[in-house]
Amino acid sequence: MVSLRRLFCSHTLSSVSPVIFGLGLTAALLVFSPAASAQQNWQVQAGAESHDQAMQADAFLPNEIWIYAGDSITFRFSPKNEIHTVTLLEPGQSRPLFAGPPTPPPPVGCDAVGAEGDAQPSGSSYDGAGVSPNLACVNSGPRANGATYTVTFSKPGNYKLTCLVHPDMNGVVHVLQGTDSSLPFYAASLPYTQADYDHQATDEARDLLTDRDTPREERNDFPHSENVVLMTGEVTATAGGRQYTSIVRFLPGTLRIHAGQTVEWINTDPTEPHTVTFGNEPANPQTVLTATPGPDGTLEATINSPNETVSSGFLQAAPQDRPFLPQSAPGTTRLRIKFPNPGTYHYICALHDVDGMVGTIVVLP
Ligand SMILES: [Cu+2]
Repeated sequence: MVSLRRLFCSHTLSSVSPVIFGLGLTAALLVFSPAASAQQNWQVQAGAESHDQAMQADAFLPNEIWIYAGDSITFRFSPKNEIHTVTLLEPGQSRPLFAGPPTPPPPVGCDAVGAEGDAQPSGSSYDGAGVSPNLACVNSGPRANGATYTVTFSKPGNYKLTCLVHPDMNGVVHVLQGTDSSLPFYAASLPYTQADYDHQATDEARDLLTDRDTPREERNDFPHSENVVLMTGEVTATAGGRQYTSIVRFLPGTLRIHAGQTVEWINTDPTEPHTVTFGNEPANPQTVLTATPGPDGTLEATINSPNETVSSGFLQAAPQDRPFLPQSAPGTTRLRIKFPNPGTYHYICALHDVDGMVGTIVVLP
């Protein structure tokens, strides 16, 4: 709760323009007068996190918003290190693969025709018209640490919003028009105010970040006799799309075993990938190094000394089934490593070490 309050206090403070303070009350009244509301700027958060960065809310907060054509939305990327993108694809455009930080190539959000490229500057306009090559797609590229990105919605329509880094982080922007009741998308007024959205954002973030599935409870789902390290998270959803909590920690962070024993890493997170990486970090975090799949698909390896390299690639659940899409294979979500020799073995998640996701196996004689 403390961390949440801090989070939203800082959000509230930073979302109040210093210009208003600088120009005083007169300017503030002008800003909120009806005449000035013709083209409104709305505020949406992209991601939220606990103070220690362990709990990540991978979500647009809120993830459904109604605005008028000509309005803009400023997305604020709250998490310190966890990156997100604000991406509005062309209608019908296939979702591109995200290569994953910190590896090039960068995420390709819009089709690479002419100057359309990967990312557009803040302030770009989205009209959803699909007229290539001019900004039928808008992509912020990865951002974090309080950065902002503004999109102006020039044309009425109902548009899907997504984060290219996190497939289960998405939303909807309804762009209406209030000028001509004989034309489509007419609405005399908008259903919610910025204060309503702030309330929704706070509540959705609280639901995600203070999830009752504590690490201890999750660990109780597995037999105590096993040397298990868990990674976990949960997907929730609204009508606007999916949102999820990811706990970016190894549970437990330090595990003590005896020489000759085997540790099993299990990623129970329904969407977020993690790696278990000992020794040299591969250039591409998806690369599997010196581990091979066992009979049930679980990766298996042996580490004889603390300077040896093993990397799991992405331990990740497979995308779940949807009509008319090809059936996917089950994901690789487990890794077993045998430690024949005593020593202290440090490892990282190549994706989330920046958030503090690191671990240690102490192998006693
Ligand atoms: Cu991770």
